[in-house]
Amino acid sequence: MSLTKAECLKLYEGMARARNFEQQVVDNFGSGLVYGFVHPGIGEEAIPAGVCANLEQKDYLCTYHRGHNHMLLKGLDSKKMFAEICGKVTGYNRGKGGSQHISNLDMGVIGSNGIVGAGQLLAVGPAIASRIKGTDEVSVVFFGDGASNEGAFHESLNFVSAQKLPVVYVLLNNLYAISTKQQEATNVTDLADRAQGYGIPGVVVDGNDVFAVYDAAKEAVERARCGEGPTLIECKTYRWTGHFVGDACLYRTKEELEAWKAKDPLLTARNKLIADGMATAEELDAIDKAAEAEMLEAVKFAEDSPFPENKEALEGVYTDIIEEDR
Ligand SMILES: Cc1ncc(C[n+]2csc(CCOP(=O)(O)OP(=O)(O)O)c2C)c(N)n1
Ligand SMILES: [Mg+2]
Repeated sequence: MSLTKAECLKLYEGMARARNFEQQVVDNFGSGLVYGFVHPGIGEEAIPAGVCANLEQKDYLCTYHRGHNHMLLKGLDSKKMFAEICGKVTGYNRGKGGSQHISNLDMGVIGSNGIVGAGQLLAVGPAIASRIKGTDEVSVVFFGDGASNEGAFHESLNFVSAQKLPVVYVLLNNLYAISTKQQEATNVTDLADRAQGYGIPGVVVDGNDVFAVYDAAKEAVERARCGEGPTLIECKTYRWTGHFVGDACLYRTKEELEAWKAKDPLLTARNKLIADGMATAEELDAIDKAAEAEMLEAVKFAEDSPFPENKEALEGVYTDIIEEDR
C-alpha cells in the first residue's frame, strides 16, 4: 500500500464519521427529532471516504437522496448538517432543505437532490465553469444504479465525454433501486461497461474496500483535473437499511443482507490496517469513539436549535432579481 499511516487513518476516520452520523439519523428517527423521508448510507461508507479524500474544498460535489455521508466527507459540518436534516434554523439551509436538499457552495456542495438522475446534469455546470475560467476544479457526482437508467445519465456522459469536461461519475451500485433489482432493470452485469459507449474509462471497484475506491478515485480525479476528461467508477456495494427508514424490505433476503454485512467496509479496513501493521486496534477504537462523540454533539446541537420562524417561510425561496440587473 502506497499510503502513509496518517492517510490510512484518515480514510478509516472518514468511514467512522459517516457510519456514526447515519446511525444517529436512524436512532433519532421517530423520536420527533428526525422525521420525513431519510435514506441512510450505512454499509456504503467506503465510497464517500475513498472519493472525498481525493477532493479539495474548491472541487464540486453533486449527490442524491442517499447523500448525507457524501456531503459530510466533502467537508460539511456535522452539526449544521444534522440541524438541517431536523429542519432547524441553524442548519445549512435554515431548515428548508431537509435531508434531501442540503447545499453549501462555500464547500463546493452543489447539493443533494430528490430527483433521481438530476445530479448528473447539475454536475456539468461547474465543470463548464472551470473550463471557461481556465481553472482546475473537478466536479464529482454520486448516484445510484437506478439513476444510471435515467436518460439524464446518458445525456450527461455523452456531452461531458465529447467536451472532455472535468467530471468524475461515481456510481454506487447497491443492487437495488427501491425494490427493483439491478438485473430486472438492466441487461449488463457491470454498469461501468456503459462508459465504453461514450469513449471514456469505466472502472469497476469493490465499493466496500476504501483503499480500492481511493485508488480508483485518485486516478479519475487526476485525469479530470489535467483536462483528460471524465471517468465512470462503478462501486459495488450494499445498503444495510431499507431504502428509507421504515422500509420493511420485503424484496430481499436476510441471508443476502448478512452476507453483505460480513463485508462491512469498516471491519474490512480495520482488519487490513492491523494485519499490515498500519494501525493498532486501540488507535482505531479511539477514532470510532471520537466519531461517536462528534455525532452525539451534532444531535445535541440540533435538539437545542429552534425551528425557523413562520415569517421566514417565503424568505430565500426565490432569488430577488433587481430590475436594473435584468
Ligand atoms: C425522476 C425520479 N423518478 C423516480 C423517483 C422515485 N425514486 C426515489 S429513489 C428511487 C430509486 C433510486 O435508486 P438508486 O438510484 O439505485 O439509488 P439508491 O436509492 O439505491 O441509493 C426512485 C425510483 C424519483 N425520486 N425521481
Ligand atoms: Mg441503488
